[in-house]
Amino acid sequence: MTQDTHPAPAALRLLINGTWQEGTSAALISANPAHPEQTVAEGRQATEDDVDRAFAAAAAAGGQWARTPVQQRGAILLRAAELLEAGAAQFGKELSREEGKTAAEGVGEVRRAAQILRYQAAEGEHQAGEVFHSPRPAEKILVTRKPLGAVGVITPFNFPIAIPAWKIAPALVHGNTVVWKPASTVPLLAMRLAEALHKAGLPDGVLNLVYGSGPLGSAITQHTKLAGLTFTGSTGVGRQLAAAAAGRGVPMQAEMGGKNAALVLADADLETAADQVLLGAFRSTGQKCTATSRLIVDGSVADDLIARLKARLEFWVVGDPTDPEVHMGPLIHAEAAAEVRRGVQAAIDQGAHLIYRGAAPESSGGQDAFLPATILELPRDADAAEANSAWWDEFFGPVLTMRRVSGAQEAFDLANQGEFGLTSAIFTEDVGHILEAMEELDVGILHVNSESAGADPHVPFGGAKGSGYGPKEQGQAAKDFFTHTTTVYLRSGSS
Ligand code: UN1
Repeated sequence: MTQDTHPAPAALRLLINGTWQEGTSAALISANPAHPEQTVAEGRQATEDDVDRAFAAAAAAGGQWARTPVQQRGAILLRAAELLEAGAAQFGKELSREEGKTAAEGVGEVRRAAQILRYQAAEGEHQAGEVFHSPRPAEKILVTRKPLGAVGVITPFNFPIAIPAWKIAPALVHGNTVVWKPASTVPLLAMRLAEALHKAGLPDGVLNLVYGSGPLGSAITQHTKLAGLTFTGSTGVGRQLAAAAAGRGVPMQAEMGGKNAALVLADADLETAADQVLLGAFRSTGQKCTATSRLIVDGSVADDLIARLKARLEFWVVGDPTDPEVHMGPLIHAEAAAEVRRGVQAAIDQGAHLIYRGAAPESSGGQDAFLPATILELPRDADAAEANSAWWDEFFGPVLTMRRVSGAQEAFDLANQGEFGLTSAIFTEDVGHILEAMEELDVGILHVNSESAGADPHVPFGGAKGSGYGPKEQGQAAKDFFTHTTTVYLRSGSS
């Protein structure tokens, strides 16, 4: 495998009350998933005391920040976006080395974070509330918006800079302050975003960054100064946090798992479907909550589609993500890959048919973080298919599970099975089927003739059923979580 020269590990620092400082808890080492012996960044985790200081700083900074004109808040986001753009080549490479996605995806994600900051900077200038007529003379009714206060932000490893950007940017522009805990596997990219915002002129205490594992998340969730909590991660953890937040009356927004289907109907353009299913299932090594995980295909075109997918996968290179020839890097670490391997084997033991398994590097005898692209087919018999764990469980890896159906209605019914409802992709040229899909599919996002993943910064993002909880993210919708309204009945005292 080719790879870049290995730079010295970066030194991780917490950001509390505007000061970069070393953590004092357990060591934190971020390793390169393609070469785990290489340390990308190192430092120490935060203590619960650090979380406490972070909340004290966030709460103290809140009043002044909320009173800062929104144009000034936005200007800081714009400067941070410029810094990310200017450093995109370096940060993108660091992202690939820390998280494992390809060089193109790494740079693309840094640019996407910049784009999100720019969008949300402008979003602050949109209307701040509404005015209603009153049934009483000489009265108006206004609805104004205020920030929640000090919000907790807990982010996953798989989009180490874009997801934090799409939570932190609207939090800040709408006048909140932030205590942020990124996934422990990607602290360097978190530090890069915090550095950009800090250098751009964010006042002390407005953004605080702490690293640590689960208990630190609980310290955030249980903090008395916590005014709102936004989380992306697994459905299990999201529901625990939501229960804790609800128990304390703290508003919460959670983006959680997915088991997203691509529905390929009999009339689909199969070239488009094959291209898009490939990207949806295997880009970022399948580690997206929006990844295509189920392939529901009309029996009349199934063999043809599979042949086209296999033909494409023959050229799909798995390896070091910093190598520009590579299409798919490793999973986040070897344990994650081992879990996916076990899941695939369990599905085969339960009767799934392995219809494709590609090649992956064999650097450590199958014990490493690399996995090949894999396609499983479930039996045509519904009971047998639905007794198989591969139909229900989110692999969070490069595994596609296929079922054959006859007709659009069966495809819709199967796509709706299960606890998740994040996104679906439907491939058809028939407007009638597209309209039916809009009605029938219980998802937060529907793609027509494009892959199931992807999220533009200016439109709502989030899922139905067990995939989402609370208001949607991104676009104008983000304001619904990061502000609360006050209804003002307004009359003159002398009227
Ligand atoms: C995308 O599809 O580009 O964790 C974004 C995730 C999602 C983000 C997906 N919250 O994978």
